[in-house]
Amino acid sequence: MSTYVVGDIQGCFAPFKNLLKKVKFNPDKDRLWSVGDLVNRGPKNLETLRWFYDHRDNVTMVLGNHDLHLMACSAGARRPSRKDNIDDILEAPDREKLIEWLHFQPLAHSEDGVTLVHAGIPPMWTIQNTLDRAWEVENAIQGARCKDFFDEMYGNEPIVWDDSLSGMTRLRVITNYITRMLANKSQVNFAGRGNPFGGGFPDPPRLASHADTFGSVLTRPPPACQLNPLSLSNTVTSASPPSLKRCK
Ligand SMILES: [Mn+2]
Repeated sequence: MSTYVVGDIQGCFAPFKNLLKKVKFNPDKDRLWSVGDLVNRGPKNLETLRWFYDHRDNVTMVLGNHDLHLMACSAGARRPSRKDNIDDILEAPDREKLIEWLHFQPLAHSEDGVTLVHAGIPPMWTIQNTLDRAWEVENAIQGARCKDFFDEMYGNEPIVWDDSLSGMTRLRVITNYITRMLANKSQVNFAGRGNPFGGGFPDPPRLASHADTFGSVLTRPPPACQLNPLSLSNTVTSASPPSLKRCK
């Protein structure tokens, strides 16, 4: 049995399938971890999401900002922008089943000393802090009032964490750190390209293994031009999206 980790697929279904073929992914034995952003920008969003749903017993994923945006659009909290191409999902006959499944995916996952998040973990949080705070957001997304969360999710403020934050403001900061953070020491830069809150085309997906004081963190690394608060010990970059890395 092998576990593979894949970066942002963003609807690039054909390259994703080619990678699975290349590593001879066996859904009967192997597991796939995804850092999220399954959809948006690429040509085959519906096929990508259906593949993950169909292989849900073999998949561990965390939510990315584009996945959250899809759910917000589906819940009526947001309208897709002209840069979004998630209409194939929003108009699909099985949309409800697919998006409901997405609602129950976590923002952070930790197993055997490896932690998976989409964008990053601020250096002042422990892994346990991250899992606890991710759960606060997951709880909101899984609840009957999830639209209230999606209504308040968008925005960059505040950018500095404070334990006393509460309500939707707190949930927004947690979401921004875990799913949109580009670089920080005590602050977060959300002004980068490639997210539905900011616009632009995403950077090519890459994978990294962070070895920090808390253990290993797998996340999409920040662009090379930006400082990373956690020392990158093993960065794997791919020429074209998406990329797969054999984890264990
Ligand atoms: Mn993203």
